[in-house]
Amino acid sequence: MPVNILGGALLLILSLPALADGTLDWSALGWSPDGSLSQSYPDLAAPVVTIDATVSGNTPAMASNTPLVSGANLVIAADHMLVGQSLDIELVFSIPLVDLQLNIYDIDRGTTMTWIDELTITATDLDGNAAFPVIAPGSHYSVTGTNDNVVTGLDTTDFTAVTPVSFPQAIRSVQIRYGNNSAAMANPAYQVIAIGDLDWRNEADLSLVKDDSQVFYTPGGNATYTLTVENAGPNAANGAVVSDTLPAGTRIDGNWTCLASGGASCISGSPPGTATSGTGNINQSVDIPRNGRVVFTIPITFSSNPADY
Ligand SMILES: [Ca+2]
Ligand SMILES: [Ca+2]
Repeated sequence: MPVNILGGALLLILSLPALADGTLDWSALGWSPDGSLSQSYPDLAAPVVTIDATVSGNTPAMASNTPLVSGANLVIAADHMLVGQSLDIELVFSIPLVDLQLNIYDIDRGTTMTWIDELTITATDLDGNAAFPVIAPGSHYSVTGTNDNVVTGLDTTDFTAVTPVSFPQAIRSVQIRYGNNSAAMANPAYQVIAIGDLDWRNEADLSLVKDDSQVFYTPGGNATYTLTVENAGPNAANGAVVSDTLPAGTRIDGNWTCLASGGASCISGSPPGTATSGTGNINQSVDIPRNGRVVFTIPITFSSNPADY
């Protein structure tokens, strides 16, 4: 007599070690020495991320020994000769960052348009394509541009103006181009902004697909299931545990096997491509990077006693 066993699905459980969220804390990490054009911040979170920061563009115009950390923020000042000149502050991440958020302070303008702070903020996504921030509206500045990524100071010398910036998608880098709005006077005066701490989440998107095309099974019979676990990223899932909870009336019959591809490993901590096999219930710790997968093949036997179901 065929028996429907929980819709034909093996119940398997995935668990992932908690991924710590990350922060780049300027006051804790500093920028050394003051005025240098690049900085690297390794080992910032688990999984480990390195952030490389560089400043390029019209760097001879940088003023007051900036970039430097003052208070909680990274401060950048400039005194450009021409309205069209600008600085590029670039932050590159060794792994994609999810839900990156930061505040930018002091986006303002001079009283007689002697300077007009203007920032164009762009990012690159997982595939290297342009991505754009969400810039919260505020009374101290305007947000314009085709991609709503240009921030222009409206108030005069408002040192406390806060501009919250966030990135809804996973990104690999951020570029902040800092110069003047074209309405600024020729030979703009000294101007300054401050960049607050960076905060982000670490996230892996694991999916589990069971081969459950069979719905009915014959007591006393056998079947083979496959179980595919994939990681859509953006971060690696290292030490994810795959464990089984078989429905009543079934048991694993013989060796199950695990095959890994796309840089994954069936044994956490082992080289990519490491396969394994075992007997009995599965309780396997695996490593799956973004776009990697592991596939378990599981032979099972159904009890010949219908009362077991
Ligand atoms: Ca100037
Ligand atoms: Ca300013």
